[in-house]
Amino acid sequence: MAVSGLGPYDPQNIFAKILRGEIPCSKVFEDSFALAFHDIAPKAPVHVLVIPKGPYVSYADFSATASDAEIAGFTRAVGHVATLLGLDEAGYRLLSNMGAAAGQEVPHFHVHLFGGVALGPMLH
Ligand code: DGP
Repeated sequence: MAVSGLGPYDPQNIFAKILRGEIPCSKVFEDSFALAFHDIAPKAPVHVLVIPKGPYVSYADFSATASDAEIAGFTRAVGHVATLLGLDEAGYRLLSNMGAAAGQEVPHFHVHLFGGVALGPMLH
């Protein structure tokens, strides 16, 4: 699915390489649906990226074309990562940049999880 100028899924994008183990990451969690790892340039004391294992370009692509099992598995993984990081009580922010208008840089769908600080009204 081509959306917002991102084009079709590029298997050479950086997160695809991380999923294949071709480049390292600081892993927080992995299951059959998702991989979570620390952002290389954190914008908060906790800044983790959660990505689905399937080849989805963006939120629009994932939400429209992933199976119900993938969507459920990924969504639960995001919540599990927040719990693992001890953020449930203090709270956290989820964000996904979708396409050119949002400045999405990596064309593999990902959710940013921010926490560990009192977050302002906007971030990222
Ligand atoms: P976005 O603008 O939503 O596409 O954010 C992409 C994020 O990915 C950005 O916060 C920096 C992060 N990032 C880019 N390259 C790497 C990498 O090689 N490793 C890790 N851990 N994070 C990366």
